[in-house]
Amino acid sequence: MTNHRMDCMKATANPMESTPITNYGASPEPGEVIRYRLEAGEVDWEIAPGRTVRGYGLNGQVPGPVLDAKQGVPLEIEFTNRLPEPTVIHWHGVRVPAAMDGTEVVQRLVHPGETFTYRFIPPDAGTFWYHSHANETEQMEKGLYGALIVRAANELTLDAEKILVFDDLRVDKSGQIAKFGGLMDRHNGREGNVRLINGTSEPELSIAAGQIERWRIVNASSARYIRLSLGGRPFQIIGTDGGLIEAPVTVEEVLLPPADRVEIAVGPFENEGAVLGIDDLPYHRMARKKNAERFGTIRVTPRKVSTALVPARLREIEPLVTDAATVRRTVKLGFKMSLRRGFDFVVNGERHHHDQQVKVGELQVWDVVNTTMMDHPFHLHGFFFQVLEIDGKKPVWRSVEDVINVPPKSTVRIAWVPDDRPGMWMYHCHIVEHHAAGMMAHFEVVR
Ligand SMILES: [Cu+2]
Repeated sequence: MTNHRMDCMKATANPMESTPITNYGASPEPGEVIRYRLEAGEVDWEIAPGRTVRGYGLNGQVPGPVLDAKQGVPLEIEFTNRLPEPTVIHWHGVRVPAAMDGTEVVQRLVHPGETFTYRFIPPDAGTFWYHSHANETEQMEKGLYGALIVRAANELTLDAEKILVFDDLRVDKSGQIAKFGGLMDRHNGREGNVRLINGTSEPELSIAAGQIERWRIVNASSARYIRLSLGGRPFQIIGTDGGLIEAPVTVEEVLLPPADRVEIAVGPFENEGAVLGIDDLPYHRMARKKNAERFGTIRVTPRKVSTALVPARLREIEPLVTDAATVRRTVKLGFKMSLRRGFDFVVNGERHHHDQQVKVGELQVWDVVNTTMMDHPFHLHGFFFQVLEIDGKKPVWRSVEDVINVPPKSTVRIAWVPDDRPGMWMYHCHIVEHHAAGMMAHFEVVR
């Protein structure tokens, strides 16, 4: 994949206005700053040869450019809005200062013609993404998202790297993006009939026989759960939302709820010329049961020498909780009938809930309880958590996450520690229609 770095140069760092972030992973060269310019605007988005929809792009493309950043090096993104409506950009998964989180709570919306510069120092290496956090059910469907890679100084490199941003788009009979489907879409979330990788319908990717590649994967769909399979072949999970996991795990499929990321080591494949499916296997998400659907294919090209080595040990993650955890908070994801709106999605019985404060440095153990009959991907802004239990069972591997699926009638126990970034934050369901319908909460981090 190509990186479209618009404007990257070294310059004298401006003093960061915001609270400094601790735990830099790498020491930047003095004064180094990575700069990008992003401009949102309407685009003719070619989803397949000769098939174009009117969408929203960044720098004229969907997804927006891949932003390539370095752990611990200041990143500056000058964002200009040329859309016909206000927007704001959220840096999904990055531990930014509260003022840089890109929500209406922490900044004024960026109106048409206006520019806002985001400045932060990405403290963690990993695969992140950025997307609109205003009128999301429309703006994200139209394509206002892109990937953000943060590289460590000693980044794991395999034979090659790809970034794959998955999305689905509902196209109507006229060939354009379909109008929002009212109460049904509000209830189920909008799923599409066109499956895209990096903005293209069912593309063919290639990998040389004998080689092992590092694939960084983002699910940018509004509501689709992707049960990813690569032609049934085994691959290794090496990372999740917050970077590498402790040791590679070999699987034949992985479930990616909306907004989730996974990093995998793909290959080696032996049969030159073979074509494998990049498929989304059937997944039963409440009423909607879908069949296996194709996102793309992989063609195995002529053999090349491999120098890739996936280490047996990738990282050490210190557990936040070692013995019995005292649960500090219960977050109930719920559904409620409403006379005015038909129904709402709620947190602790309330739309757009205002939750209690949390204190910097104080261990948070939360039970996220799904009281409904459908899956909800829980997303915490600005902080990573560790998953302690899903319905009383420990996860197979330890990882740091900002999105976790909460299955129907289930409880996910998470642990996290707010580091010193006070301000207003939020958590919400990342089915964007549910977020809009109220399944979200604000809370403050205080010193
Ligand atoms: Cu939901």
